[in-house]
Amino acid sequence: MSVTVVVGSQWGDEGKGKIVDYLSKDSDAIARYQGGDNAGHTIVFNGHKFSLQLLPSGIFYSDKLAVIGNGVVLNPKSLFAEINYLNENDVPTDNLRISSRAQVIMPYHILLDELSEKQRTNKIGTTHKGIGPAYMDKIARVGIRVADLIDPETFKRELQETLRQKNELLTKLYEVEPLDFNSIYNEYKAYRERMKPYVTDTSVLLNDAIEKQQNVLFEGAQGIMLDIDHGTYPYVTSSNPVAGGAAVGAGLGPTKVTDVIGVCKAYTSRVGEGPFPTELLTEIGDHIRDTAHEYGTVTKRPRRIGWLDTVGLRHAARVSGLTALAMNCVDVLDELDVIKVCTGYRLNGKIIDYYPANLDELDNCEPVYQELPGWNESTTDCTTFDQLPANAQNYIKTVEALVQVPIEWYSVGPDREQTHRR
Ligand code: 2SA
Ligand code: MG
Repeated sequence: MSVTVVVGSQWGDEGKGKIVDYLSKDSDAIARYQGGDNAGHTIVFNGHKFSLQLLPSGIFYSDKLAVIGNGVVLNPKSLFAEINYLNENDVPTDNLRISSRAQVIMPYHILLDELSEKQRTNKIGTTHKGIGPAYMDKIARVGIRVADLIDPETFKRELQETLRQKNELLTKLYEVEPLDFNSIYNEYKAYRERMKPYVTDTSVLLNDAIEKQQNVLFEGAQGIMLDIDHGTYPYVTSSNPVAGGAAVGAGLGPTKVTDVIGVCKAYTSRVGEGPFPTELLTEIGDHIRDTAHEYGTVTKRPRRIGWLDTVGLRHAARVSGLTALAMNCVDVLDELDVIKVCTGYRLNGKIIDYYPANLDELDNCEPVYQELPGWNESTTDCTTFDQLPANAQNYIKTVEALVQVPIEWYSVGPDREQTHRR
């Protein structure tokens, strides 16, 4: 029996999907616990490449539960677009379960995401999916939950009340046209009927599965450095990707979690604004971006690239209690002569080993690097750790020694067959 949380241990896009895919085969339930359709994962199923933003990857296994937990902000339009897309491609979705406590993303959240970004001086570079505004409403206790949406009277009452406030904001502060109650109401009324069969208390389902000694897998979205509490605030997302988020966002006790796997790449990438101490604004950065096709799957933005940062990984290990690491994209470094790993930061002449909360301090941090020899040969066909070139093995061993967490998985290419357990 295992209850495993897979988390991104950098700024998202670490390739969590590969590890989730690998572990899904042995899981009975796969659940998402935070974020919404700002996530993105690509899964190959029956020879077809599927791109999902909201649904858990467990959806492809009809005999396993695929759960959207209470901690998720759910955009019904995206939900049904994904369900239609899967059904049209012969993937049934009857195994989907949606928490009655999940928050619903409304059209005003998406509009406000865009408008508030425009107005800020310190732009976050959000995905414009309405994620932040939806979580704001949740915390302000004016959010509409799935349970509220599927009850006609409650939905009408809550929408009337909330829309009145939002229209005030839209017209007075942002000076744009108000939104029309009837058009939102009618659009969401259609979602209501379609959503009902999937809705349940998913916390009960997941705890029952654990009780029955089944394997449960939690699929984190984004990454620890984008966590609202533990990331590079304010350049973060509005949820808790850290492992503890799974307990809150799926409704189980933290004592139930048995394993936490942190996924990283052999280097670092980041989309959107915010601090990035090991960022590479050089040809090596361009080489990595081109080799690895580092462009966002949601927004297509080119990703910023940098060396692997073990200060960040130790931070991730600490705040999420990582029991193992999975290192993706080892092959992306195949052609480099020298590879650098950040081992610490120099701040005002002192070496520090923590991630400063103060962004000015973080800006002044100068990464301290350990230089390692590259391996200059292809790793893509290596199927065991022993087959990796000695310098690639050395790189992996050096990182795990620096982070003090075993690297149990590594990948040498995008295909399912290129992810290996050590
Ligand atoms: P938002 O829209 O409010 O969540 O944006 C806030 C910041 O968070 C960043 N962000 C992301 N960065 C990387 N990956 C993300 N999602 C997918 C993932 C990406 C994908 O989980 O792997 O595969 O396309 C993600 N979501 C949000 C965003 O750039 C802002 O900096
Ligand atoms: Mg991704």
